[in-house]
Amino acid sequence: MKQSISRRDFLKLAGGAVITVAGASLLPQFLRKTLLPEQVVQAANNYDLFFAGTDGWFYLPPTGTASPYYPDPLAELAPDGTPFTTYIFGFRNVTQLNDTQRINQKMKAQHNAPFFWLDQFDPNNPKDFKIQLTNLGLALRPDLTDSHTLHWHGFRNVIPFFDGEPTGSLSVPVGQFFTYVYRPRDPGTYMYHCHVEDIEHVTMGMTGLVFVRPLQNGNTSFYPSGKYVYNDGDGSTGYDREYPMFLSEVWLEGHWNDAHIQESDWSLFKADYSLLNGRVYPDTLLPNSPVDLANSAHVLTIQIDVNGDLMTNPGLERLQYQPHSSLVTCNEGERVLLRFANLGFREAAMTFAGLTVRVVGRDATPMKGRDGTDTSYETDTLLMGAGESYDVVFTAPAHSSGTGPDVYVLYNRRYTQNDDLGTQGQRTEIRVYPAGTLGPQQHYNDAVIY
Ligand SMILES: [Cu+2]
Repeated sequence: MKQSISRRDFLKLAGGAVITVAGASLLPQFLRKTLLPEQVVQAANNYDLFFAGTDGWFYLPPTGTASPYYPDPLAELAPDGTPFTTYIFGFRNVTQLNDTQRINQKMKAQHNAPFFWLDQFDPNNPKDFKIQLTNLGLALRPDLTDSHTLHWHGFRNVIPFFDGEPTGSLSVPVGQFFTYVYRPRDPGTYMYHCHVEDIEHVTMGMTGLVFVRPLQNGNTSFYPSGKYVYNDGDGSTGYDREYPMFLSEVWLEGHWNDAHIQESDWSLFKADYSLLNGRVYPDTLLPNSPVDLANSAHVLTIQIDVNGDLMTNPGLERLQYQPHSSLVTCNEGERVLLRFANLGFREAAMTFAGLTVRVVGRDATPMKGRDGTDTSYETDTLLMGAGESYDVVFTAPAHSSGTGPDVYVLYNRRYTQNDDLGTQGQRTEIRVYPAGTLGPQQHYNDAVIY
């Protein structure tokens, strides 16, 4: 494609306030208010990630409290006999799938949505980040012809076009495709979710995390790993290992109603389950589904079978559509980053039993005042409102327990989110090993289990 002006020149011209699409020739077109058809067509096969929205089933454990909405008998009829319990909506990463495999993923949503990451926009090497989204439709509810969108909560979009809020931007109808273009200028931890009927679509499972990695990454002069949460200039946000901690909730009646063609009054939302990374303790301690590292450039890609469906660990078929572990493992002395976000409706009090952590970022903003004042703080209990994200770093204490790891419990101390006396809910473990036990982390959430 011949360009009569470089993109950098173009940005100067436009005051930096324009998002470009797919490297298309821009100068004559940029005065227009709409995307030209050829630009849309070019963007269609030029993306970093490709996600699909659909419905499906997943697994929640029984609780001490009987519910008429659990388990859903429709789920028990899942063709392969896997004892799923609950209807969901969700996103799937279909970047590696061919057309047939992708279409096969209708009714195979996952909970939470894939966690993905991208690099901060570099003015010296300008590159936008593009995610194509398609809508496979809802297999169990063909009457519900809802569109889907990608909305990055708290992301500073220059224009609303790619915001994903459906009354102010585009949404993706069933069978259609749209490529979102992002120019991420602010590193940190964001939530993303579908913004169509958002109480319903979010709590049904269409939500996850996105991390923007800082330009400072790769510079080992501040911290030996060269990995940072922010462009701190001093290594204060450097870390060796990284784990997302995504808090969400399930109200069984809402899920049942969607499965059984009933309307929900979502103002009656009352969570039955509190989830960490899409699972309920003790499933939070179980490993990730098998990872396809070669295809994990921007997202933790789960291995697929010949039909494009998610692979599972042997014996953990019930967690097929909940691929994310919450287990944290590290060597003593290492710095560990936990990226917390809460898209439940209730405040959380995530407590580190026996550990002190430092809050270095909040809502994708470093804990620094305008004059550079350090506003980070230490705590053993992270209080998080709904819709908030926090970046938390701790240094693993010296290993002291002889054989096996030292175990520190990380749990929500609000009893309503850690039901049945702490035997379920938002709870996981931090396991600290002697120095040199674990090799370097291959990807976020890479918890090696010995
Ligand atoms: Cu949606």
